[in-house]
Amino acid sequence: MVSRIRLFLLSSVISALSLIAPAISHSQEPIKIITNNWTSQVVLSEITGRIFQSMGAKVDFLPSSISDQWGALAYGVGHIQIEVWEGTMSEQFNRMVADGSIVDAGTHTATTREDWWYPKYVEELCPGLPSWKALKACADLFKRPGSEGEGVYFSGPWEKPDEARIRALEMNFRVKTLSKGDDIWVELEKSYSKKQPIVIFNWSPNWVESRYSGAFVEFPQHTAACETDPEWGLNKTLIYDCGNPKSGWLKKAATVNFKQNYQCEFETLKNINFNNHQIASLSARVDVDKLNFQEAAEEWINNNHSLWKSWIPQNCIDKNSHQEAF
Ligand code: TMO
Repeated sequence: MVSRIRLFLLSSVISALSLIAPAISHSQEPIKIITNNWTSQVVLSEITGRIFQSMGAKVDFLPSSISDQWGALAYGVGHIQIEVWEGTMSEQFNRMVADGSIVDAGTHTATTREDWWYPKYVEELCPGLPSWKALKACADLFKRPGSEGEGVYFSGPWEKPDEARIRALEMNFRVKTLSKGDDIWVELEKSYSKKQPIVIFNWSPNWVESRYSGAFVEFPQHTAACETDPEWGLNKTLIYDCGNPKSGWLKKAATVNFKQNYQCEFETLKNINFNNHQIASLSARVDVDKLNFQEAAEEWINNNHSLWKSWIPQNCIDKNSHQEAF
C-alpha cells in the first residue's frame, strides 16, 4: 500500500517535472525542424537549424510529408516548418491557426506559384498557350503509351486538386503522380531532349526557371470561392474550375509550445525571411550544381553572416553571450 502511494507520488513528480522541464531548460530539448520533400525547403531548414545552433539550441530534423506534418505540429512531434506554400498548404494551415493548434510565424518576402507548367517549345506545337483552353484543345499531343488516349500531366507526391480541376474544366487529361518529386525533372529532361510536348507540376521560386525557359498554364483566375462554391466559375456544379493562386504567400509555422518555450528562437523564426532569388539560387546549388543540402546551407551561412545575424533579436544575442561566459 505504502509503496503504491510512493510510486504514485513519484510518478506524479516525474510527470510534473516533465511538464515544466522544457520551460526551464529548453536548450536541452532539441528543436525539431520538419523537412519536406523538395530542395529549397530542406536547405532552408538546414539554414534555420544552423541559426538556432548559433544561439545555443540543439536541433533535430524530422522528415515528413506535407500531409503528415500537420499531425506532427499539432502533437508537438515537430516544432516548426519553414516553407508553408499557399498553393499546397493554405487550407490546413489556416484551419490550424484559426483553431489555435499552430502559430503563424510570419511571411517570407518571396511570392509563390505552383501550377501546371510547360517548356517553351510546346507553344509552337500548341498555339494559344499559355491559355488552358489551348491546352484542352491540344490534349492529344500529351498522350503517352498506356494513357488510353488521354493527355498526361506529370505531378509529384503533393496533394493538389488537379483531378477535380480536370473534371471541372472537362479536360481530356489524367494525372500521373510520381512518387519522388525529382522524377518530374527526369520526365522533363526526357521530353526536352526530344522536343516532345509535356506538361508538369512546377513551382516558383525553383531552380527550373534558371535552367529551362517555359511558362505556367493560365487557368481561370483563382479565388477562394472557386474552391468552395460550385456555382462560381465556368462549371456550375463542380468546384476547382480555376488555377492555383498566382502570387501566393510563403509562410512559416510553429507549434504553440515553440512560441512559449523557445522565445528567442521563435522571435528569430519570425524574422527569418527569404526572397524569390535567394530560394531559386539555393535550390539551383543543389539540383543543378549538385551540392548536398548541408553544403548548400553551410555555404549560404558563410556568405550571409550579417544578414542572418540581423534576424536574431539583440536581447537574445546578449543572453547567449552571457551564457557562453559561464
Ligand atoms: C510545395 N511545392 C513547393 C512542392 O509545391
